Amino acid sequence: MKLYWGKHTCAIGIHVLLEEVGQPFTLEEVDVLGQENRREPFRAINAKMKVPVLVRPDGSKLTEYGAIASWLALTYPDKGLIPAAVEDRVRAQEIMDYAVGTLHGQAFGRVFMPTKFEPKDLLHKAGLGQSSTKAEGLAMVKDGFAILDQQLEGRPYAGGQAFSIADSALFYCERWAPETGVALPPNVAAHCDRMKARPSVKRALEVYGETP
Ligand SMILES: N[C@@H](CCC(=O)N[C@@H](CS)C(=O)NCC(=O)O)C(=O)O
Repeated sequence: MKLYWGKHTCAIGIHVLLEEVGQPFTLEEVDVLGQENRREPFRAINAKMKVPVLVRPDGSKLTEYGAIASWLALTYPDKGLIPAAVEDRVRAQEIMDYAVGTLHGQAFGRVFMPTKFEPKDLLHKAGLGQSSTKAEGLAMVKDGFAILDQQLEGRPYAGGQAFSIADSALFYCERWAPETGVALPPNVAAHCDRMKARPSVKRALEVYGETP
């Protein structure tokens, strides 16, 4: 398998899952900050111009965090990456969908790329829009983590007692928090520490040039 990834991106969560799965894989770095993802040859690899992209053993490509994470969990079921009990499974799914769709897509998106959320009109060109979008994003990040903090009460992982694909999604969001200045609330901070203690996360962070 091959993972297209970029520094500072959500692809680290898929990297963590690949480490958890333990199957051989290679990494291909895309300079997302330098917008390499918007140029050929990457555009031909993923027309959405985003990482992560996973090339599977049959050569087919898969995009979208939730789809890749679910495919890994379903293809290697012995790793138990989706909780077995229905309630644990849907609680984990609830957290993963919120992390990927709302916290990442809406909240951190506004913080890191505010211009994407602003009208390309005269007000924006005059530089009058950006600060409010970013401030709105920061408030959404804070509120989002507060919601997740309640959901994690009494459960070490998103799906209950055991690690699952949802934890990888929550972790990549947690990793972005320090640079926004948003402090993680207690249960989320404890979850982040728990993740950093996992060998899979340590190995992924090494590739990203970070220490846990
Ligand atoms: N919906 C996609 C979102 C992926 C995504 O937003 N990737 C970011 C990095 S975290 C990216 O590649 N951004 C590049 C860009 O928008 O130019 C998923 O769930 O995989």
